[in-house]
Amino acid sequence: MLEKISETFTDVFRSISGKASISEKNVEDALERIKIALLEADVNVRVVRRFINGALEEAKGEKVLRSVTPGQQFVKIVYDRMVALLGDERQDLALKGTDTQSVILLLGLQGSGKTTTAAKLASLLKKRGRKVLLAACDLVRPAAAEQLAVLATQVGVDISREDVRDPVLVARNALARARREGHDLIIVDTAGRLQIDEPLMQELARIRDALSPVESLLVADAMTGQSAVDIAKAFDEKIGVTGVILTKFDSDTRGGAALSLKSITGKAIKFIGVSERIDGLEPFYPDRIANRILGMGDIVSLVEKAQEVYDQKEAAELERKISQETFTLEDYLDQIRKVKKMGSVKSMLEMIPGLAGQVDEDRIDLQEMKYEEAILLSMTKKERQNHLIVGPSRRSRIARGSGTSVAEVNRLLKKFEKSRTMMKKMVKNKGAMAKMFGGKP
Ligand SMILES: Nc1nc2c(ncn2[C@@H]2O[C@H](COP(=O)(O)OP(=O)(O)OP(=O)(O)O)[C@@H](O)[C@H]2O)c(=O)[nH]1
Ligand SMILES: [Mg+2]
Repeated sequence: MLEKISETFTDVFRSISGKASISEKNVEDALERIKIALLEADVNVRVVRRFINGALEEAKGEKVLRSVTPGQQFVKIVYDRMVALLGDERQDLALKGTDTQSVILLLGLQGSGKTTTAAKLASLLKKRGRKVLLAACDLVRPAAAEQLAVLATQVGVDISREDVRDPVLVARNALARARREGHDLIIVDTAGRLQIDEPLMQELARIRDALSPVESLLVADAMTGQSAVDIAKAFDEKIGVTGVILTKFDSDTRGGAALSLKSITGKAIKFIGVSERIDGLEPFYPDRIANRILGMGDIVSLVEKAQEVYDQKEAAELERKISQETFTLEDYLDQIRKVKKMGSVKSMLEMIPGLAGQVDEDRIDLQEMKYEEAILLSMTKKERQNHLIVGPSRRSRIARGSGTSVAEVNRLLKKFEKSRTMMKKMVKNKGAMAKMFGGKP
């Protein structure tokens, strides 16, 4: 998602930051290209106009054009405005303490991802130490409660479901149960409709009144484009929306909805759904998404994600090895095992600068990693520590031992050398970016 805009930004920035001095005309041309890219990405027209006019005014000022680094000043202006557009600060959930019950109500049209998101949120908040109860208040679709129940088991949280007709009753009973059994968080899955309609709104209003949620989150499908904005407005008027979760952010839609939502509705995007998996929910950080859109990659997210698996010391050690080219197959094996633990390889790789949109999903399947792991395990430690000694006869022994072919062993070795180069670039890049933004990210 957002790859197209990202391409334009990268291109514009490259051409403008290469110039020793820039003119008003350069600024105008650059912003004209950005304007077209934003409009093509389906960003709301009013939002685009405000963005471009603001940037134009600021960038044409003396301070920018006469500065020593006009190109970088310009990039900074656009970056800051993009962060502001996306909502400035990260807005987290406003939950109460664990000594009482907080209720999160999920709202949204049919198929927007409410049920999936309920489970993802449960998983994420369980990790933050919450005792979660899921409430199955979608009684419209016959299989809805069952879907939620399956997910609840997967996450390992409790679920309240009842064979009744009134979702408000389920909601009330869930709250009573939570008080009894000590759940401090109730996540309520509700029914969706194809269109926003009155009965749906009334039902939601009654559930809201019964539970007084601390968060009423609109679950909106990023693929719906501009209408996501209208949907947000409608739900806000009737129910009162406290934030948005934008699902299917991993799809290859143009992304304009994400860029317009905050600015038009005033509702912060709190999370984004990035895969169908239970762990496919990420906090929404305006500055990181801005980095990603502007083609700078999302180094911070990447580092943070990796930190769940690595500890600091390990990471520093890895960085040293990569930059000094002492990274061996032994380390590679270690990486494969960690990536497997981290889950989605694609979502991780997409965050690396310059790789957004270039990751060929088919080429990084977990199946291949399994083969690679087998090949690596068929090598001796000495071979893993120095891949240069792995000549033809060793290769055929390794292929036999791992149940693969010599061609596959060759491919792995080639790939290893290539990724060594890539990772080295990545580590270097990080420093360059930090400099560009005065230590940020
Ligand atoms: N790729 C991707 N798929 C998602 C994401 N979130 C949800 N989905 C998929 O979208 C489809 C609909 O999700 P549900 O959670 O059933 O949607 P819902 O809003 O509960 O639907 P109804 O209950 O019918 O109103 C499912 O196939 C999900 O796997 C996401 O972030 N990324
Ligand atoms: Mg559902």
